[in-house]
Amino acid sequence: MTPPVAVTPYPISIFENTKAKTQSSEPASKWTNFTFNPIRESTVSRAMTSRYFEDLNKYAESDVVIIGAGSCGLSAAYILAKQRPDLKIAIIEAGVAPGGGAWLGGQLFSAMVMRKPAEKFLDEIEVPYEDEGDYVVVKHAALFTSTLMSKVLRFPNVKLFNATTVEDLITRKDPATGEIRIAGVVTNWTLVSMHHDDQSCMDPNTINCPIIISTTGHDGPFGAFSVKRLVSMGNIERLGGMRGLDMKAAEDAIVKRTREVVPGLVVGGMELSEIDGANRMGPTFGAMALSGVKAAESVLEVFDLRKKQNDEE
Ligand code: AHZ
Repeated sequence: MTPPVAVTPYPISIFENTKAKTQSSEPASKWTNFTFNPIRESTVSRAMTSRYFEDLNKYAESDVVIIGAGSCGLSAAYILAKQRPDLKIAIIEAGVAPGGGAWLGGQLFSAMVMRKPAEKFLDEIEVPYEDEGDYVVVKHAALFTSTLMSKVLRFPNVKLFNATTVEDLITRKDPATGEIRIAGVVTNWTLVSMHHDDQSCMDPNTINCPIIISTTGHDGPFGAFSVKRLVSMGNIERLGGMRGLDMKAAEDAIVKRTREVVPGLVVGGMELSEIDGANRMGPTFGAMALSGVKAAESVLEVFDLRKKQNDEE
């Protein structure tokens, strides 16, 4: 027999302050004399702008920049922020709403499928799932994404700049070898980035950092941004181009090949499929979480070297 479900009495009392008095014949309720604490509009404005501009100032020199807050970028941010609380991590997300394509499963369905062993990441972030043997199912993709995002945003060493687009990369040429190293990102408000064709003189802002993780996905208005830019600046000859759907081949390939593609730039998630000519996997998300884990590890492997190069400039 199903055990009885405990029912919380309505209304749920979150305020102890129930000293309501009323002149009318209506019975007093705790809402009768309810009022918020006072505020002036400029106080609200300053509460927001002072913090935002303080963050812009603080993160103008970051330790790691993550481009794209989809399932891969957020997973990378979680691992990095947890393992290295000493690192300043800026996440730049073009959309107003972070999360990329991870708010739904395939074809706009709710459930999110992850093949094992990606359930270990779900255990780590405490997202419940149904175990189906070789794979697990989270009842709603939004449960995964909102839980992961809430954990990432709580880390004191992480700042999310959303509605902000990376529209170029900062580069440095090694005088001895001629090799190009990626040394930061060029940013702009996304709405400005979208209007470079019809407005002039809208120069960008910059963030310097020794290493970047690019996880811009494969589609959308700015998809595969960093790897496309590597081609146009001649760092790599051409893109492999994403191949057709093959879940089994695609997920292993994306995780295994997540790496530092050129000095200072680690690429993960579906952006990798564009550079490597890997298959797509469609609506299964284990590779995105584990590519994020591997991207974080790839950063930590080279961080000291890249930081030294960055500091020597
Ligand atoms: O808004 C983009 C999205 O949130 C953001 N982004 C893209 N270009 C950017 C730029 N500056 C700042 N230039 C940018 N942000 O990057 C995020 C990418 O998220 P995503 O969910 O598209 O990519 P992902 O690689 O994390 O996950 C891919 C999910 C897919 S697609 C797919 C298939 O079609 O086969 N399968 C999976 C699992």
